[in-house]
Amino acid sequence: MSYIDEALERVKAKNASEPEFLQAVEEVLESLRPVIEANEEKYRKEALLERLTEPDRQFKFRVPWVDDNGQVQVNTGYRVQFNNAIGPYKGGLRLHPSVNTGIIKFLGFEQIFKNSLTGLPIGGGKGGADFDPKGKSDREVMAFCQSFMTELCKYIGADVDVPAGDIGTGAREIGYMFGQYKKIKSCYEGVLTGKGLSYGGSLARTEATGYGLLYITEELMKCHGESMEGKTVVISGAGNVAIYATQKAQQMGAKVVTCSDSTGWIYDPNGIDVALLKEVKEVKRARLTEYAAARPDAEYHEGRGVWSVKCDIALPCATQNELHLDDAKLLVANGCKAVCEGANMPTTIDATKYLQENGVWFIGGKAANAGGVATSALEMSQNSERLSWTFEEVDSKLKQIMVNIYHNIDDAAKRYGQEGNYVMGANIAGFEKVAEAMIAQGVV
Ligand code: NDP
Ligand code: 2IT
Repeated sequence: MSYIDEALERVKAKNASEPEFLQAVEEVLESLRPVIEANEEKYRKEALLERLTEPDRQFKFRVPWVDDNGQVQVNTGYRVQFNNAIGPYKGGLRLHPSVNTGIIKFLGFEQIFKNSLTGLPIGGGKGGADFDPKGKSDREVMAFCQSFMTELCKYIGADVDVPAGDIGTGAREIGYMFGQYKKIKSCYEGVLTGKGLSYGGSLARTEATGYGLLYITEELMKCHGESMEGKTVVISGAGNVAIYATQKAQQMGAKVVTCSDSTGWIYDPNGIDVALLKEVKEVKRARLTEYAAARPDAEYHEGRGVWSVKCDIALPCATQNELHLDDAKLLVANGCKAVCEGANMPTTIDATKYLQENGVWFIGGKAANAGGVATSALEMSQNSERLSWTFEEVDSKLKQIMVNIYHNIDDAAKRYGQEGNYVMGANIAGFEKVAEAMIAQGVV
């Protein structure tokens, strides 16, 4: 049996109850086949794939906090430190009721390759809790964040592990967590990214994931003789990534006609009103029905459905496994040219294959949404030198990083005779650097 198949079987047997983690591992290992086969004996002897798929360590802990009625609530917190071969562990904290070990492991595993692709010195990690910030008062969110950090602070540090935002964790939550870290450790250091601008945050970090997604999409279009100008774009989600992807797409002259949240979706034929969307989601933390109420021509639909809208470009920006095979078929039938993932693993494996086989240019999240973590690494640099760069400086570095990622993944795919397979290109380019660093550092 080939080394890849052996390793895959072992991972499946060991992690049978973690479907998202298995999905992420399978996608990566399958696409690494040509690289592993070329170094079969060396990698087998090194147990490289076993080491890569087993986290360095993982923490799971109780998070007790008191709600506004005086009732004690208990959540489960997680931090998975997956791989620090090329830099300190780096990755977001997800606060969502669906969080469990398998979800955090899939995100942490993908983060290894994504962070490597940025070209910056950051390893892979992820964390979070099954806490739902929706409907909670600011005081309740603060109580949760403080309790969460009371435990998490034992395992992180500016040169050890640097968490950031993800679903449910935005500027408010990062602020409360940073305050608690500082209080307990008596140490003012860049231990989190995505901080507020008044206490060490970086300009353009808020916008970075969405903007970066559009910079790589624009480069993809340009390299195929196309531009963003006049294109119709469908976007899912209505959070941090979706909002700033919509804004940048519009600045590039495209028309974004959809957004969605966990209960429904909007079709706005005149183009999404970003200021209104920000007001509804960032300020009021309300449902999309409020958006529709303020825009007479916009339609609100319950459930899922953005992929049924005719478009040139589709950008999934909500959550994992939100674009299924049936959706891929609709996109192809409607003439969609490109799909680039703003979210982590939003497209199922069969949907990805269908899109690729039907000529859709597909860039997976490890490359397409790397702008967020790349700008987090730029925030770490600014914190280390105790300086703040201008918006323009950070934004131009972000753009250059995204353009470089596009060309690196394109070149890696071509090197293995798979031109246009950006999924394979991203996995190979991300893997090569990490594998070299792991082998150089010995069996640790
Ligand atoms: P937010 O919490 O800001 O927004 C998430 C959006 O997705 C919301 O509109 C939310 O709807 C929707 N959503 C969340 N879970 C589900 C679900 N189970 N079903 C349907 N809709 C859902 O998160 P972000 O925008 O930061 O993150 C979005 C995606 O991008 C995630 O996959 C994240 O891992 C990824 N990502 C984020 C980065 C960042 O810098 N923030 C960087 C790279 C990737 P509702 O409002 O109803 O909750
Ligand atoms: O998935 C991701 O890359 C993030 N949520 C951002 C991580 C970070 O450390 O900025």
